[in-house]
Amino acid sequence: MARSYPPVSLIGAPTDIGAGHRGASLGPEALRIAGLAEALAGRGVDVRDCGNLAGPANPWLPPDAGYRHLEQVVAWNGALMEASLRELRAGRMPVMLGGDHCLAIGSITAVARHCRETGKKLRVLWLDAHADFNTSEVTPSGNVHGMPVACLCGLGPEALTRLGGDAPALLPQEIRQIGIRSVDPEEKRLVKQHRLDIYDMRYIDEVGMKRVMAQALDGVDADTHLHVSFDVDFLDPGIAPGVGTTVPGGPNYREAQLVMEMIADTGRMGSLDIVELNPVLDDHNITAELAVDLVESLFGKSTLMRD
Ligand code: 5AB
Ligand code: MN
Ligand code: MN
Ligand code: MN
Repeated sequence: MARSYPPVSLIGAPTDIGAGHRGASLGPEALRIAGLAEALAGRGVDVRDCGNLAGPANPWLPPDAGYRHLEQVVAWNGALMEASLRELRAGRMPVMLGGDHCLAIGSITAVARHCRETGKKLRVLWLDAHADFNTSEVTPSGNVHGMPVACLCGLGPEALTRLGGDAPALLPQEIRQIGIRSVDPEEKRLVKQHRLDIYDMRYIDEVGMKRVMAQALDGVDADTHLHVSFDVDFLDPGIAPGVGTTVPGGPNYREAQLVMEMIADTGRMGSLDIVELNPVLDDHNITAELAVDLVESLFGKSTLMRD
């Protein structure tokens, strides 16, 4: 049966302020050129492209007290939080076109606030090669794109942990991380201490993606707002070279499709981040085109035409 989706608002966040390589700032345009809006409209979705947010330039400085560009990271996330919340309150689904993954602090803080306002349960699916649970004390780089999950769970500077007023925005029990295969030594200690629910590649190899996704989606019901944070480096670099931090051994094309199709089957996705796409490192925009292909599956396009 064809499913109807809420109207979608594309929000461009053209910055690489939290990343370790320049170029994720070009992500929104690459996704547009790969035909994201047209693909969703072709699936019958009402799509509005809100254009790009504005924010400070990347000064490309070394870390200061464990963070690179904290002031600029706060400015971008504040702008994104406001824009996402506005679309959520208007009954629309914000789709954030990143930009690097530090932006998930803003998008997910907005979703968490909206869930409090509406009484919905929140479930975040974090599709990534990395756990993004570093703090200023343990980060090997100072890059805030390696810290958003920690910030959302209340570990980080007040300007980020209290972006939406209350801290923490998110409880570790509300998030499921899938595809993880690179966690820094001290970060490992933190994810264990905070009991993050991580489906790493070893587990996916042993158990299979279908069962992994069934477990990650267990408990998602009509009262759940599902937020998908899709870091493109989740995918195997063999199919998705256009990212700053490639890690070998990620999900292949079919496994990634299955992830998206099983999310679509829930009918509960209420917001989405597409982050870490780096067109400077891509090959003829193939990674952006693959991201668009997978997002179509998130909106119910099935290769078996079950719709
Ligand atoms: B991404 C690393 N753990 O903190 C760090 O792409 C990489 O948003 C972070 O997942 C990768 O610098 C951040 C080494
Ligand atoms: Mn990430
Ligand atoms: Mn990553
Ligand atoms: Mn990355």
